[in-house]
Amino acid sequence: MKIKIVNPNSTASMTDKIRRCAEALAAPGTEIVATNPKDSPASIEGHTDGALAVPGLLAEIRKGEADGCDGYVVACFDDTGLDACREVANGPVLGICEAAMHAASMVSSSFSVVTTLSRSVPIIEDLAVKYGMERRCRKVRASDLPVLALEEKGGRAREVIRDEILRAVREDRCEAVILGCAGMTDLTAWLSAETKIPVIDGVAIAVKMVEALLGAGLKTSKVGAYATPRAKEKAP
Ligand code: 5HY
Repeated sequence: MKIKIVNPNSTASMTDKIRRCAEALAAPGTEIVATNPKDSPASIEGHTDGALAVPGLLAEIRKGEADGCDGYVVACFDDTGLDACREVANGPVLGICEAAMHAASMVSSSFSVVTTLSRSVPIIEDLAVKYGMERRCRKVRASDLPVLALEEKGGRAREVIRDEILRAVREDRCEAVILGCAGMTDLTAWLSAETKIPVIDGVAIAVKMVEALLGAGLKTSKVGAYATPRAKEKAP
């Protein structure tokens, strides 16, 4: 099977990191393809960045359909453009937020999320409600790290995230923590060892869930919300 991961921001180093982490746990026989649009924002921090990223994201999904990809992961924790991608794709399309929240609810009775800037917090809180997770999600926390701080070599990003996770365990009574940015995907094992609780990376979980859905013969339903878009001409 061929799974295409699309990082909706245009930071190629993050896309490459995501690809490496996904390849490390993909099953034998699963081919991982990872791409990003060339002209979307370098990072997605809030609604405007997210909206600007959607055209390039959809173009990558369309290319995947032409290239015979079997399933997709939208590798941005805002689950940017996820519903539109499901209209365009035939195979399963998972967002890393939705996948991580469902995984967390299967290994714990409650979880918190540690994301980047505080402006992302209400977006993720809305997703928890959309996914029916408001009872399980104790809190969405900001580390106050800009997304691209996660790309800086020699920075203190992982220590900052670790300390926020420890605060979450102490203050939120959460039993697991979700990493609220695709750019954190390479920190999972270290953070879990440091904090002694399940630390969940949506990239990893989404790849394994797409494998599971495809293995069970499931594709996106085309009889309603995710029906293929009707052909439209641009108005003259
Ligand atoms: C992400 N932004 O996963 C989100 C995280 C965030 O460029 N990749 C981004 O801060 O909303």
